[in-house]
Amino acid sequence: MSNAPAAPFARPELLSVIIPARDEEGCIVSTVEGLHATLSARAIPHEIVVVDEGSRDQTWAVLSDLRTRLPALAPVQNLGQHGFGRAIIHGLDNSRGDAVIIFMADASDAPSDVVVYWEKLCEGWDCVFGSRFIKGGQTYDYPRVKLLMNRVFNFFIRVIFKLSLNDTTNAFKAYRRHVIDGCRPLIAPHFNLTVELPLKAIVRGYTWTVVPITWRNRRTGEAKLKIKEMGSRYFFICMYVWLEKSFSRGDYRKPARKP
Ligand SMILES: Nc1nc2c(ncn2[C@@H]2O[C@H](COP(=O)(O)OP(=O)(O)O)[C@@H](O)[C@H]2O)c(=O)[nH]1
Ligand SMILES: [Mg+2]
Repeated sequence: MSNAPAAPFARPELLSVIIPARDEEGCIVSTVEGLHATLSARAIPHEIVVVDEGSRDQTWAVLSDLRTRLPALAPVQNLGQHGFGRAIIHGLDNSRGDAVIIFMADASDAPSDVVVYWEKLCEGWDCVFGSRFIKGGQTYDYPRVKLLMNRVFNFFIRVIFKLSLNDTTNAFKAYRRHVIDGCRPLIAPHFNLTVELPLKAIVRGYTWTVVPITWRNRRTGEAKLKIKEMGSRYFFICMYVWLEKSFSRGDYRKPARKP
């Protein structure tokens, strides 16, 4: 955890939940409806920005239909180059909230954890990171090899960045908009964006806190993360941010608060 937020701070006014989706016709409707129901019940002002790109199934058609019934849904299509990171950047560029949460389409993240993230942002934190591997955190059905790779890579990140956070690689995290803007340009086109964002936010001096979260493996559709393809890309982006931390003399840190 970084230094606590300095008061006074403004509560965020609108939450944008960004959901990347490729070939998720089997689960996207229930994911969006479940999230919307939870956020509405807690009176959290929100929009849900689902970013479809390159889906070969009916994902875009079901989103277009759902939108007519659910005004908080703002689906967009990324017609440019594809990739998980590019989809999230497209969603960030096409959302309005002063707070953003990245959430998965396959219902692996819990809407109740989104509420906790929002409450922490309202306390004044710049970023809220979930961990599945601290007291109170849980995973269901995590594929064994993926879990092993995950723990090895997160350990590597902890060592080179001297971090207490032990679940950096999970995309499901919350940021105030000024953090996202302060981390630009975002350069990771694929799943490696999941580490570019939190590591840059930490290295650039934004405040962050950690809460326990629950994750469950998808029950429909196909997992898209291919560890073999991603290993060197994760390593690249880690070293990129590590070089910034070690040698840039703070040139990219967040601007100092005005007294
Ligand atoms: N728009 C878009 N979404 C993607 C892409 N790859 C994965 N996703 C979405 O990102 C989320 C995480 O992918 P998933 O397959 O569940 O990853 P895994 O569980 O780590 O294997 C899901 O919501 C996917 O639909 C992509 O290339 N473009
Ligand atoms: Mg998944």
